Amino acid sequence: MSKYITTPIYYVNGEAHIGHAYTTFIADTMARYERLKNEDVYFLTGTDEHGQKIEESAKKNGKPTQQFADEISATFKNLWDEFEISYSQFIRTTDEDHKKGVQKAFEMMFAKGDIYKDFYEGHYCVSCETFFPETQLIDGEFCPDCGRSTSVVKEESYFFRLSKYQDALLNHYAQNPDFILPKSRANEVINFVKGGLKDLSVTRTSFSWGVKMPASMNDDKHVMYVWLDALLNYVTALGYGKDDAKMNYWPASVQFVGKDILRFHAIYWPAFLMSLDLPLPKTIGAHGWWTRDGEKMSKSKGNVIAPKEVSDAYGAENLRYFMLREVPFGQDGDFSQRAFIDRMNSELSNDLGNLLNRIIGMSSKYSDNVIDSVDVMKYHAKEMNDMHTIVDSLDQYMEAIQPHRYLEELWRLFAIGNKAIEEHAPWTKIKENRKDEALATVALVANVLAKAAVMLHPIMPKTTSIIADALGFEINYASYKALILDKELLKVFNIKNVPPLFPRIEEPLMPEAPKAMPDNRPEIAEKKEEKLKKAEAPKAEADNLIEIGQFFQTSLKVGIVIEAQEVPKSAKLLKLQVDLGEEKPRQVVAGIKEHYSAESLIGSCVCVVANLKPAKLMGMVSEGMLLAAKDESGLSLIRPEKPKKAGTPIG
Ligand code: ME8
Repeated sequence: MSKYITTPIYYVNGEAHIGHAYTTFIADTMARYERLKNEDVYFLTGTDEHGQKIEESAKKNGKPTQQFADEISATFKNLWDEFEISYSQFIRTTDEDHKKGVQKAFEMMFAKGDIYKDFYEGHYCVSCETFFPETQLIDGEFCPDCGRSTSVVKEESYFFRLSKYQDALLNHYAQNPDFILPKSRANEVINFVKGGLKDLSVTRTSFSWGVKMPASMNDDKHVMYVWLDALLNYVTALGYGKDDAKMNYWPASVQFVGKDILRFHAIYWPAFLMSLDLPLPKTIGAHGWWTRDGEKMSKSKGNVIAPKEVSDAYGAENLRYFMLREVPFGQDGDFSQRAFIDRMNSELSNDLGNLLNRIIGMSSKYSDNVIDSVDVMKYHAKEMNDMHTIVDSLDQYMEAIQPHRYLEELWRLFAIGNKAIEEHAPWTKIKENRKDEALATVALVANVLAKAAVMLHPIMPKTTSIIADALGFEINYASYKALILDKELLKVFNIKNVPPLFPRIEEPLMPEAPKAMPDNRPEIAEKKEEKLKKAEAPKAEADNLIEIGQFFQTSLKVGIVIEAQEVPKSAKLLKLQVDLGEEKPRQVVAGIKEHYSAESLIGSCVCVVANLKPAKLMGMVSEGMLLAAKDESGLSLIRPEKPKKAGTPIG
């Protein structure tokens, strides 16, 4: 059976960071894993190059849009090449074949009656390339996804009858429990669809950097909506709309996406496919979000990590290992050098690297480098059995897209090897003239390492090839079949000396992240946090523990409200002057108008986050944020139980 695996296609408005690398690493791991099993794999990645956002980025950089797209697209491709990502094709949405495929799909949808022309008036977020209904905006203006300002756009548009597919989608989710993995993410999609699907505007007239309408539509004012264009890459890459040359790979076995774009892939994309009478992908695998040292990465904070920076410092495959091992697939993860170094030292260097070096050392001393498995079953049947039980269990974790579990289990093999050496202490057996036993333990460990290397190959292809070479074999389907499927032992061989593969690291090798400031729009940060919490409701607090030092980075103070006014034309905002015991009162713009009248606040104590970067809300500077608790019954401000002086620290 063939396997088709995809990454999202990345926007060319900026260079790759470790979030992009993570998606790509997982997809590459899966592709390599399937190839190891002798599957016929097609692995697609590429860049998403149309839309207003790219047009604007090019302008900001003073470059023609196509040239800008060419340059950034090349940085992605070069990076993946440097990381030896084993893609079969790198698609660009500016490829002529892709554009033709999109036009063809548009014609098909139109012919089917799924596309009609109307007017669209809505709030558009350029950054997310998405319209939002007013009810979803924060304070009637800001994007609920990224917090940026939206603008009102009214334009003639073609619409896709998304509403028509609501029931079919719900039915598909119900019938195919593996359509969205991890399953914990399915509910947010199902609820969204149950909430009612509106038809989707799929063309734009407000800019021109997009796939043109098909000539048959005779309407060249419009260009395609970037998400219609982008999603179709997954089939145009296979020749859809041209020669269908590789359409035998469709439907995809797994399409990897970040949770930010799950909605597009689990709702719009299957609806488009239904309209085109194409089967739906088997699984959309949605992973969580990476932060750096607990902070969201963003260009403005200057704390984005380039994958190359990490790989130059620590090695590309070590980065792959860390990212896949550190985070349960689907959950958010944090990149910190401390955590990285800890895993490298304890798991890669101690558990794996030392084990190899120990048997290299012993073989050279005891057996002239010759390792022979002849007596392994005689002395180590139990270990062999335990090892094969673990090896047999691994496939289920990769199939369920749980690389962290896969690696966790795989590491139990090294525990077997290390324990056998400790317990059987070959050096004493040699002294006691029980050389056969000593050599059987060394050979057991060689077999542990060989089988582990085969199974670790999809995650660390080069490192495991070095290990295999030291153990006298090559990793390919034949050795997978022999060592893993048929549970064979290594044939007699001469072990090669290799320098330590994972030297211990004592100190961070990269500069630390600049201390990032919190989201610079307090009201938005607060609302976004609320939304996020709702979306990820069951996530245990324990997953989000912070250090006390992180807590104390927030300066909380008692303030006394000395002036309060309603903000004209805002349903939610009050403008306050708050005394924090400083030279001048602070102006704080707070979204509490629905819960407190301006007069009622004057003279009262409030708790203020005092070290937020000032931000502008409806044109007014806000220099702090009030603490409040909100539930179904409303919002109440958090205040000291007894009045306290202005500026009293809280903590
Ligand atoms: O959304 N943590 O492209 P994009 C984890 N062009 N993953 C992250 C991440 C982070 N901090 N930041 C980005 C687009 N990603 C569209 C996709 S597909 C038809 C069109 C990863 O450049 C994650 O996989 O914004 C996310 O989905 C992808 O990069 C988005 O990349």
